Amino acid sequence: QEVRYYLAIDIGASSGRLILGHLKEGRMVLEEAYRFENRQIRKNGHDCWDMDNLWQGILGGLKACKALGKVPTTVGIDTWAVDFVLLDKDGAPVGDAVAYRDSRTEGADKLVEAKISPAELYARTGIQKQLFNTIYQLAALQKEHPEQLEAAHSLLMIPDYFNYLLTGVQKQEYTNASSTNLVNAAKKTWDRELLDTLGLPRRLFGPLSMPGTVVGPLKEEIAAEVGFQTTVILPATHDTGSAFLAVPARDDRAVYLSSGTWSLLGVENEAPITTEESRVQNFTNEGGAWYRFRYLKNIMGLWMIQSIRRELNGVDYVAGKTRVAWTLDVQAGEKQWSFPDLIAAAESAADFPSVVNANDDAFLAPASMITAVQDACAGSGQPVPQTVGQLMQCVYRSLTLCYKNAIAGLSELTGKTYTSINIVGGGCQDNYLNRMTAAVTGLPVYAGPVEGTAIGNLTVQMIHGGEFAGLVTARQSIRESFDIKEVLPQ
Ligand code: ADP
Ligand code: LRH
Repeated sequence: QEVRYYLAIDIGASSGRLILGHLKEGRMVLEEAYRFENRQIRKNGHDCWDMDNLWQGILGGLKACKALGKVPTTVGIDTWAVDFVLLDKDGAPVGDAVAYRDSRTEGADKLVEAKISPAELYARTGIQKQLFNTIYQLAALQKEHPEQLEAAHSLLMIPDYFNYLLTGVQKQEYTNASSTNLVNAAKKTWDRELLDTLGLPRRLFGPLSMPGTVVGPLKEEIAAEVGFQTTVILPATHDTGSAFLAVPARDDRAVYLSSGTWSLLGVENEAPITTEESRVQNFTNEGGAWYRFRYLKNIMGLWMIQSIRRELNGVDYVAGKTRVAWTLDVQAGEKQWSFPDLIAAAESAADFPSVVNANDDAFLAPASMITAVQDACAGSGQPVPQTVGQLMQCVYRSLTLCYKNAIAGLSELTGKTYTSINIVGGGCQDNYLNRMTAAVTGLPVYAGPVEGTAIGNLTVQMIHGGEFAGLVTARQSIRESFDIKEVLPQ
């Protein structure tokens, strides 16, 4: 019997990967067809995504599948959330794909609050306040470039936009739409009253499509270029939505942690929790496939480590920001640090005690992450990291403390006791982080699979393709298909 391949195109803030999946005797088998770096570029005074580079990555990956002789039956794209492209009446982009860490949203929350209170906004949408949410990006655009909104006829989130480039079909997918802060949590569609209150043109917001929906076949010229025809379908196009689908939890007492550029820590719920306590603790209710809600907290995550690494290696990590001089026991570019090098450095400074509030806005897009961490230590009267090891130790302690606090908050808000943590994503390869997470939270950690997001993406495609009856059997297969590492608290 001929093998049926499916392709997940999973693009995170730090890298994109095209992962082929198929089933062999009921088990999911993965193969990485292609990988490329993702980075921000400076354009028209803003930090933007390098959309041409991403598009070339997608095409390059499709060609790689052809070269491998593994033509996928269907293809699905997921990316990070909240960012979007506006299209004019002819379907051409209006303005740039500004990246969510760009400073245009500074003060945009005040513009929104002048129109709707934070309490009402949360009660309607259930989405945590993050200054980079689409709602605030659009408020910034209303102020800076109202002409762009006037010219726009549709708004496509990043995956929706690439689906459009591939197929010529414009669809707005539900899970990623929920990250805009403009979808009504109860009604599960755009909150039209909210759009009116904010003065956002209704024409930008069409019907929402659920994961599992067919977008369409490749455009003829794309099929000719990559060498095959296939069908694009919608996974949970928000990467975290795909990641949570793939979590091999043992029971309903497990906390999920999607560990990549962000650490997304939470659980799945049948219904949104939009109480005032939940808002104050800034837990979010993101829409998921089959209308499961991801109740979670964003924690600054491995972005801190990525940023420190880039600086140590002498690479500017945010385009357009002036490089800041910092003082540590090494010079910028003196050696090239890998993630394992940084882990070893942290371990060598195991007793360095300082912790910072990793979720402070100071770490969202600082000109220098190294000095941002040092300044936070100095500002709180703690020892200031002087070596790479001390700096890394401080980051590890700070992140894991956030994990612990988030789990405590989750317990309080859901009234449940949690007994284990499942970690998926690139970060679950970091055994030091896994060990410290287990030690600090006092809970056993189950690490893996690494490519959780791609697996979640493939899962929806495979269910659509009739390989699994539904999510329960798909998750059973995921549990049996991948090695999960158990890390017990000491
Ligand atoms: P995203 O999807 O947000 O781009 P990933 O899920 O790919 O992020 O995770 C990237 C992170 O994984 C890196 O920032 C790094 O901290 C961690 N990581 C990747 N490879 C390793 C490794 N070999 N050892 C330890 N950590 C790693
Ligand atoms: C993770 C993620 C997260 C969002 C952020 C913008 O990649 O999608 O769920 O909050 O990026």
